[in-house]
Amino acid sequence: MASFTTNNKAPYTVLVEGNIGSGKTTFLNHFKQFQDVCLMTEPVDNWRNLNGVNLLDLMYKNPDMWAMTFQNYVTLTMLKNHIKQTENPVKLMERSIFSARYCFVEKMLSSGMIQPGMYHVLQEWYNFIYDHHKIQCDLIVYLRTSPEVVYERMKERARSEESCVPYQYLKDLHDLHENWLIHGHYYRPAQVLVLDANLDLDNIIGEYQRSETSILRPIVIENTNQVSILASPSKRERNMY
Ligand code: TTP
Repeated sequence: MASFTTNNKAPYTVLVEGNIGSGKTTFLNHFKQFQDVCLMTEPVDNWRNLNGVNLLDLMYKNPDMWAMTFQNYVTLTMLKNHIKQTENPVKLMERSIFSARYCFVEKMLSSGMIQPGMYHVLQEWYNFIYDHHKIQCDLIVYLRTSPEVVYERMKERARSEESCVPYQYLKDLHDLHENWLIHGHYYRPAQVLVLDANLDLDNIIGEYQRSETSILRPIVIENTNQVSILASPSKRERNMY
């Protein structure tokens, strides 16, 4: 297992973004081998079981009634992860309040799952959070996929709550991720490293490894008495936006 320490107390925070089924959890699992990386997986288990209530399921089955409550709870759980302290030099976090806001809430408004009044309340929350909390973000990793690929994956993994999600929903979410992370139509809190996440599990490790230099960049490697800093990634490696 690789071992790293750092002189810098503030964690270098990397947000992992991408469509439903793009492999965010798998990506985080790849970094388990680096013991000084704090991994913050998405609180989806909480969304599926809040004191016995499955909010994710309610949101998909009855969005008129539950989409607003669900997004409220997503925001709260995301904020908790954003502000969670760690002694580790690198914090790798699955999703963020940014994708909740710029992708999911936008999609819910445009498809009528939430009404303008609900949308504005959520916007007030996001603005309040931005104003009163330091949302650390030093890099965004975008696991870029095609909507066709993630649609097949979603059907294959068969999460029961998502059985009613049509292809068009993923296509629209894809376009929103592209508008935000590639075209910059919404606020990007850091540079975006784009990885090809269409690759299947057997071939994606190389793509994940391509991001290691960028993600572990601030970490000082202690190798016996010699201390060296990981080199900056080359332009080819970076594929930055
Ligand atoms: P994702 O956050 O995309 O997580 P995932 O488990 O699909 O990720 P991956 O396969 O890449 O590891 O979505 C989890 C579920 O929550 C999905 O059904 C979409 C839903 N969701 C919302 O409805 N609103 C939100 O703001 C977020 C973040 C997720």
